[in-house]
Amino acid sequence: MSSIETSVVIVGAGPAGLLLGRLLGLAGIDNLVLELRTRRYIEERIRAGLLEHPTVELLGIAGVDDHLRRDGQFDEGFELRFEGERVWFPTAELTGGQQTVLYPQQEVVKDLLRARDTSGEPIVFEALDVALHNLDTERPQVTYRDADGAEHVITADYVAGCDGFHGVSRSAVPQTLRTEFQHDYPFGWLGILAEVPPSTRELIYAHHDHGFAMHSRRSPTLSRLYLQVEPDCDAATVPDEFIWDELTRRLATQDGWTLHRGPIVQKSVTAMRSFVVEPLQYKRLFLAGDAAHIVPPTAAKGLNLAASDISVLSEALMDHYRTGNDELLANYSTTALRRIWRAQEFSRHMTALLHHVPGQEFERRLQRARLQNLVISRSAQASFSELYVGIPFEGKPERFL
Ligand code: FAS
Ligand code: PHB
Repeated sequence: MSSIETSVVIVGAGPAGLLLGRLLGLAGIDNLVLELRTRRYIEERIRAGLLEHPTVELLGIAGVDDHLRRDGQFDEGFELRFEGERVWFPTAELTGGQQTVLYPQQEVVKDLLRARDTSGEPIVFEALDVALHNLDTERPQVTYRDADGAEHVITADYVAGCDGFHGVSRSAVPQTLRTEFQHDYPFGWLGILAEVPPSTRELIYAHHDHGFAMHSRRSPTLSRLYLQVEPDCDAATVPDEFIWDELTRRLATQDGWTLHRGPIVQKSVTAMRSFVVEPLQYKRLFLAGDAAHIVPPTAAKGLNLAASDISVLSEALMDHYRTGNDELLANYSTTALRRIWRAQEFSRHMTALLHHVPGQEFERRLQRARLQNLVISRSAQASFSELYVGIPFEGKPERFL
């Protein structure tokens, strides 16, 4: 078994793990990333698309925003549709100019991987049977088996559990010490990627009796759209024609707007759940991103919450290594959870506002009333917009860079 020493071992090479590794590397803190999958798999995995304003700022601090600023689509707001109405939400104007950016998550991952290539910091792909040990000592260890079957042990000061909802890190926190909060929704999202120019300049969110629909974008020739479906829907059994017909119905307006159709090149169903584990740390282990929480994708907070956690964790680790002050590390969980729960609440609110559950007629009328409030009240729009573009991150790693 080969033995490796480092300061921070990061489990998982998604946005959370790669962004943490990048920021620590910029601060001169050595770290090693362990990833279960191949590089190609994680570079091609289609997921999130919308970046909050603070996430864009943090990617700039990490020095990985060149492609984002070149190819990202900076939005001034979004359109809300219900009962045939089209209502423009000027989120940038209502938040002092804070734009959101459509830039695919897999491009963020590629940008971070390229930066790691350049820095030469170690990353192991196809790391199998990752296991965490001795977390309650000053030198915790992580073992894994490489693609050739050889065993390895990494000894570090700290372990960052960034291995997503199905990773191994969360369960390394003793069950008696962790509390899990979960809410499951009675619907899912069927997401499609279509080779057709977007039919809209800005994002469209639609509330309809048949269910929620959304029109997003990926490039001038690629559209990303979502449909509310049954939670157990199998995407492979849903005909493309039905998808386009339903999207056309749910996005329809009274002014003749038309939805352009094209070949669907990718479709998948995402289950909808809200999940948080408390606390986010155990001795020398710190959880971040989907390893710690899951939000319904409605408000596009998943990837952005991962970045928010990393802003706090990276600053705390930098403070430890630069000044010896461990107060931020000791308070990581409390600090990160403040923003996590605010994002959880907004994601739940936006999901409940826009998704229709058949038979819940009283709730449907409340939804319509809430939508009307949002249309009528400028202050309600401003409050909604603050949460939509992203409340400020709590961490300030830039003070060490
Ligand atoms: P990730 O899951 O991205 O990364 C974890 C990494 O750890 C993965 O690369 C995994 O292979 C690796 N790993 C797992 N187990 C391991 C182990 N034992 N050892 C080593 N490595 C291990 N969010 C939005 O904001 N908007 C969206 O539209 C949206 N759509 C989504 C669609 C789908 C299908 C899914 C699953 C998620 C979606 N999300 C969306 C949420 C998503 O973007 C996450 O919030 C984001 O990827 C979180 O990043 P990480 O915390 O890095 O976790
Ligand atoms: C996306 O483009 O994937 C996206 C955008 C906004 C959302 C959710 C998903 O609220």
